[in-house]
Amino acid sequence: FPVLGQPVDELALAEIKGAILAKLRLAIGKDAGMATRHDWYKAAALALRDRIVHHWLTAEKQSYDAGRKRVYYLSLEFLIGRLFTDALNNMGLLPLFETALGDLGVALSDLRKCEPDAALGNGGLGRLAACFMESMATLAIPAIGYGIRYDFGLFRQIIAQGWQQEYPDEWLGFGNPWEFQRPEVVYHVHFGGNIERITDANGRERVVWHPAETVQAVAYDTPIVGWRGQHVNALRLWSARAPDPLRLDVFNTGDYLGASAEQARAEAICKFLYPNDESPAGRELRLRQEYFFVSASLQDLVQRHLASDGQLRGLPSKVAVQLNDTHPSLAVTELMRILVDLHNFRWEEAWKITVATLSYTNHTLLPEALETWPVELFERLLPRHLDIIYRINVAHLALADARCPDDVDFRASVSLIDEKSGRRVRMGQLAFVGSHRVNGVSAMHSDLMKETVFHDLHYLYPDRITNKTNGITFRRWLMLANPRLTELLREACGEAVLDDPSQLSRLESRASDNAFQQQFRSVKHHNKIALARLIGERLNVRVDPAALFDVQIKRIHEYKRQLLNIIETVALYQAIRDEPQRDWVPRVKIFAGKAAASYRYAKLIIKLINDVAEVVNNDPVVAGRLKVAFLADYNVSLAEVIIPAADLSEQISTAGMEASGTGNMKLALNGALTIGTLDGANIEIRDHVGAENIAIFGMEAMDVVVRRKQGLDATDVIRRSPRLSRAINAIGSGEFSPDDPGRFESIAHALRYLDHYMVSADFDSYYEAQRGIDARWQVVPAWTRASILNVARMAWFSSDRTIREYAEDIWDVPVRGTSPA
Ligand code: DL6
Repeated sequence: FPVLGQPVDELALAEIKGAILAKLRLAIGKDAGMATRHDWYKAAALALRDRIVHHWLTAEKQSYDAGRKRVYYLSLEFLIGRLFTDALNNMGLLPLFETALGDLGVALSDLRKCEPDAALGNGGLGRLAACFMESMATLAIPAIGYGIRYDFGLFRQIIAQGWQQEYPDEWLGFGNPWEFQRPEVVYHVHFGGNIERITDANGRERVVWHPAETVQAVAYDTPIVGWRGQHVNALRLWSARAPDPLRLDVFNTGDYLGASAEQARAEAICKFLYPNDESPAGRELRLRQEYFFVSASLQDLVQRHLASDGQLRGLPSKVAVQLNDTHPSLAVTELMRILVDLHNFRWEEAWKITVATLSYTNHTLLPEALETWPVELFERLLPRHLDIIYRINVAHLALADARCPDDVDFRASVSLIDEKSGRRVRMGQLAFVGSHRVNGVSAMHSDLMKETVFHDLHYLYPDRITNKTNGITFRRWLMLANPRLTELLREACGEAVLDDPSQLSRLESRASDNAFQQQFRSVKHHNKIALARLIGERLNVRVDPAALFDVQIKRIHEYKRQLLNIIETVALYQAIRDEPQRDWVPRVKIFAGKAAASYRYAKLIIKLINDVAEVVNNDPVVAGRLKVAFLADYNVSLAEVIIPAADLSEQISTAGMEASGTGNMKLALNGALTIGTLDGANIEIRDHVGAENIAIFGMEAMDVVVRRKQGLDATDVIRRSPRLSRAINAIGSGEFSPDDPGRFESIAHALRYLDHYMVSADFDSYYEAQRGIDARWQVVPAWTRASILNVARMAWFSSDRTIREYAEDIWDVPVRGTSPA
């Protein structure tokens, strides 16, 4: 399997060059003399796509011929990033294309930058879906990912005078060479209207839905290549359009806008990715998005199944549908509607099929993120589905009554309808009841699901909740993001490490080896030089690659506690200024992340980070000891530069609030030590890398619950901590915002009296842990050893392992069985 730097086959090289030139001429309509870099990128991508398609069609045919069970992964988000080098690497064509393009006078590294990030997701949930797609292809599981082809992905973030500004992400502006439009694959999705109950000739009551509106869903397929290119799956994204693109009768009256109104209303469905932490999420458009993609996807998979099997009775033996969070929960009602209304199944049989086919992944315990919809809206938009929900609820509540007779609280808590805060449909409950398996995404999160949000449902269905700790694809997050480390690992662990991450454990014996440590440090240093250059170019801030690179990259959210990090930065800044002559460990605090456009407090935190950066970076007293860098527009590609260069990984969420995290895994795999709370997958990372190779601090989830019950006032804590008190005073009094001294008063107030996220309460423990990190950093061999051991012990966090577990415990599909992680 060829890798970069190895000689390439001359014949194959000539063929690739010819293919790229042919694409340039015949598909782009240009010759080499007039082609722009973007044209070259497109030509190369199309030449590569041709090679993928052969594998794709073969894989598809083989799996249908063999009658294999298929997985359908329903997700409103797929944060895939760039595909070019990902696909090249998995196809084993990276060196060949690099040489071919070089011979043609263009650098592959330049072309790579022409590809926009496909940012069809908000953060961890969407990126997980992308990793899962790659792992399913790697493990040769026949699968389709279903989602929406948003015209605009997650907003582009610009930092202006320290404030976040949002701009549309026009990722399709130059076309998309990866996708195949399927104009023949069109489904009708209905909304509104009313339902009618009739009795058919056999005396059975039937419900007929008379919808008021129809939207068409058109398929676009993107091939997803597995490692070593043997298996390729499709990501099928739906685009919306009106059945009648232009009302000619209206146009002819002179009402040109009105003539396109239906089209505009339909297209709004796929216009843009909804921010997950937008609050309140009560937007009708969002519910329309959810039903649109669920309906199109289920119609598609049912039609595929019927084409190969001829009947729907055996659906669960050939089809597994995974619901990624509650966004596709309507699949429960839509599958029931298809089976009962369109295929004449009896209710009870349809229900058995539905539950056996569907399973649901929960990604958060945050109450504001657990979706509910007003019954009134449901009734207006999806009357038949509300009717189905009511009927499911009757049987479900009968079960609840049988289990806990006369317990009205229990009944109310498990009901699909929340009667307390206006009548609302609970999507989490719906997905839970309609699935045979419900999983959390880390051991702790799955346990907390049983104890908190789904406590009563777990009592009613005790075998349903299972854990599937998240994972990441090592192809992207190690091989592509960190080619130098990969090279070193191949030398140290053998070629097999590319297929079998458990080979990473062979590093253990080298962890204290002086020569190996030097090589390992040199790789990290090289990656840090690249990041330092980027920081210099983008922010005009000079950072020393020899300093400790301390990294917090993720969505900006109060529970993720960027605030704790920046207060510690302020405290450290003050301490350095007090004793500038001391032997301080040079640090660069690196932040990146987006705040939801409507989340004002999170946007204020971004401003605070940038205001602190402005003061610290320009203070000659601390120069060389402390720098702060907020890198704008965090996305997958930026993560690929930051992660390999990180020394310290900040995973400091309030305990009990981060479901899992996956950035924590990427950073540890690339040799960063974690400073973190006992939250989400941090706990499993500690168990794997060893408690001595991670810095854990702060309150545990139970402590947080107890403290919150006692109240949120933190004045006592602050009184006992002069360091914290001083840092809060500096922030609150405008030391970092002289142009507007009151700017951060609200933050100071919250830290003192409304410490819901335990920032003040955890501060001292965090500050101490950071000083412990300083001390460890100064003992270079011990730090390097811990860093190597992090890499050596992360194999279990491969998404191949996670997908294998889904395949065995939830989907019941066989897996290509070569790489035991
Ligand atoms: O499971 C993927 C990812 C987890 O790693 C994160 O811990 C979790 O916050 C995220 N969940 C969401 C759901 N919405 N919210 N909030 O994005 O899922």
